[in-house]
Amino acid sequence: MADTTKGTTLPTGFRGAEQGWPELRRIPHPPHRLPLLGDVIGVDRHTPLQDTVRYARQLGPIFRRRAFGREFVFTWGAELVADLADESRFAKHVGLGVANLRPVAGDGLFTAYNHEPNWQLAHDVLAPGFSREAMAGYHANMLAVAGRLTDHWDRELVAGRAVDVPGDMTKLTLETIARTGFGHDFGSFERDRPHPFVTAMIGTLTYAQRLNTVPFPLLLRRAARRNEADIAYLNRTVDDLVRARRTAGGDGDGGGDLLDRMLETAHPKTGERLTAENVRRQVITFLVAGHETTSGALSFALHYLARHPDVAARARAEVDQVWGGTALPGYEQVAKLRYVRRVLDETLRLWPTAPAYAREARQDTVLAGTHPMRRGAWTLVITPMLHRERAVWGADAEEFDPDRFEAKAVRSRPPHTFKPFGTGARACIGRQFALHEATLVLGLLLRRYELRPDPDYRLRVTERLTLMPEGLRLHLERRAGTTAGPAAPTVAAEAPSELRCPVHGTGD
Ligand code: MNH
Repeated sequence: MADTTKGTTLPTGFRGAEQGWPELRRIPHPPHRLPLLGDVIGVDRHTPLQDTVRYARQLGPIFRRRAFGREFVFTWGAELVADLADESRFAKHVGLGVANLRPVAGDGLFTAYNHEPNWQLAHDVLAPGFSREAMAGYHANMLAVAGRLTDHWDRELVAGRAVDVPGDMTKLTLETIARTGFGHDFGSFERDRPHPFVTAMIGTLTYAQRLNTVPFPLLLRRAARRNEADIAYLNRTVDDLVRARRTAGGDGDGGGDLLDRMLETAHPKTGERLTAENVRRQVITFLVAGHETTSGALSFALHYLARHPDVAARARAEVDQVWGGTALPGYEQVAKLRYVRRVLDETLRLWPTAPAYAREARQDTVLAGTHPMRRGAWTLVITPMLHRERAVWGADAEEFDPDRFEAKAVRSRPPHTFKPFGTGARACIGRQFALHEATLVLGLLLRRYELRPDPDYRLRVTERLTLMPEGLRLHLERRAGTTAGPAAPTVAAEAPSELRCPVHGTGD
């Protein structure tokens, strides 16, 4: 797919910025440019985002970098990002990492071009799967999966072992999206090693990222073959899952889980349905987008909670107060954990786990009254920098402080300064899903354990398009006064009948 010689067959994401920015010269770039290679000095191809952040600190709110003959514009200043949020003049650009995922996810929701008819069709068909009613229906399954996590952590605790936070959060979030969305069980907690689906997914994400950082994809021949095999594995897994559902049959009215909606729901206005090939793309999209970023968010949050005992104590006190003795917190009780939610927001401020999104001009326009852009010109918004701009967040912007998300503080900030879920029509469809799941799980973990950091651990961040704290382990202690009795959520693992039906929901 990547013809580096002519540019004619390149996906739009591979086109540089030369064409679209008439006054590109006014945008700063790093000082030491190499002929041919461009701005690659000091660049580690494993950490493109963190390198870009370093450049951003040097070069300011908008800058450009040249790599392998192409020029890219990066943006993070609050005023510029706010202007880019104007949907009448700008739209999502499918470029770089997102474009590189096209062979995996095709015209699935995340990777679809704006003009592809399957975007609107799938969006309209699937959006009700993220309504309040639908979310309330997923709640019992989320609790059940969280019960498997606490069972596993209880065993590690008794054995005196530190827990593998990113590994376990990935098990949790994969099982959650698989079970709530597709009625599927990957059995992650019964495995010592990650499920091959996860290995294949990480392979394709890493490969998509590497395509951005090597001059000629030819250098990646071996990796490309590996990638083909990974994609084939993802397809096979998904095809099996879909076949099983088709055989078993859904509930017939398309009001069940995400897969039922994909297979059975016709568009409310046009009556159109998703094709079999598109369903495959959507299932992969949701299995990947639905767990990788949430896993990172939970992992970073646990890192900060372990490092900030005062914050953890406040969050724990809230859980005790709001949930009291309730063994199984109900759907409504999760949104009431306001402080826990602020911990998550603050975590996603510092480490937005999908750390960039691209915007393109829908017409010739001038960005923030300063930078002319031609129709189709695009820029990458670097959210970790947007979220650390001192003019907005203060001189202590690098510090972890959930109080920044108190309602009054939020109101005092300009709009469009917090964008962990992207912006506009193409913003994250799973935002409420992720926040509900993550708040619920943090609540359950805080209630049950004290988190002890490894004193030698220094935060290192791995990149595979998404961000993840590398090698994060925590020691657990059973919280005083909670040693008796079974893990509350374990009860839910038995799917007690008094819980609402997770698939059909009650709509109340
Ligand atoms: Mn999610 C789009 C971040 C959880 C499914 N998601 C996006 C975008 C960001 C994002 C940023 C926009 C990308 C772009 O503009 O190119 N998502 C997150 C984060 C979390 C997250 C930080 C967790 C934390 N996402 C989830 C979950 C699901 C999901 C959970 C599914 C259950 N996200 C999507 C889909 C899209 C998306 C699907 C594409 C939406 C569209 O373009 O219509």
